[in-house]
Amino acid sequence: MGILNVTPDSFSDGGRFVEVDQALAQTEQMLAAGADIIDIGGESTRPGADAVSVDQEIDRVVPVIELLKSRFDTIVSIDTSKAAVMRASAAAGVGLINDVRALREPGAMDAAVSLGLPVCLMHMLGEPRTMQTAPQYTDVVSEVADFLKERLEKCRSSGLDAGQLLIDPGFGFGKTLSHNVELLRNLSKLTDIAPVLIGLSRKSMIGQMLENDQQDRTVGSVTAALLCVQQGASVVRVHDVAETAAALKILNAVKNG
Ligand code: 9MG
Repeated sequence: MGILNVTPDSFSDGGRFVEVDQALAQTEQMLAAGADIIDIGGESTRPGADAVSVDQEIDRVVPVIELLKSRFDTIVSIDTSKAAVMRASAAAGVGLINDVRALREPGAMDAAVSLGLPVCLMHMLGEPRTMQTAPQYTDVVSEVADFLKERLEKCRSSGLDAGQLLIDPGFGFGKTLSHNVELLRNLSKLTDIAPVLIGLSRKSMIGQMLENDQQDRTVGSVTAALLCVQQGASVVRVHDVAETAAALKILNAVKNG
């Protein structure tokens, strides 16, 4: 899964034409490098990020989804927690809902049920603006697993098809470095529950593990993605698609003899 942010700070110039050109160029590059899904987000989920309104988010993502669906034969996913954005994105052609709040926002579960699209349910402790302020767990792996099991059950009882659901531990979302490392080391406990999507790409945990926040994070991100796939992760959300695809080719070649 390749990442395409359409927040204003994601483009080198705020102008609409530059945004469209860059979105097309980035998508073309990611697809050529082997991405199967392009994840589009109109609201930053970085620590400290401010919320945006429903209308703003729809205005940012829907034209890009329509454009990508008209130009490329690919699955587009929408990174949102808002019911109205899910509905507008589905009408524009998305094939997956990527919700960092696991369908807990008002109306989100109903929207997902009525749209019938696959959903990725992510674990997050707190909210993006404050989530990195001293997050605490007694046992991060079992607490994240229990949360995801509870959300899977809620989805199933609300009418979502179990075969359409992915789970995600939410690396960096309300977690310290040691929580993230613990989750990475024990990812196979989650892949036993349901298909897992992971996102570690270029996150600060990678910079922290490299013990140098200024260093390029590509190699660290690719290595972490590989460790996740080795433990059974099904989908990796990455910026460096070509590098990750090359590493996964080696892994598959070794696995398949
Ligand atoms: C939107 N977004 C940012 N990081 C993410 C992650 O780790 N997982 C998912 N599912 N979405 C993410």
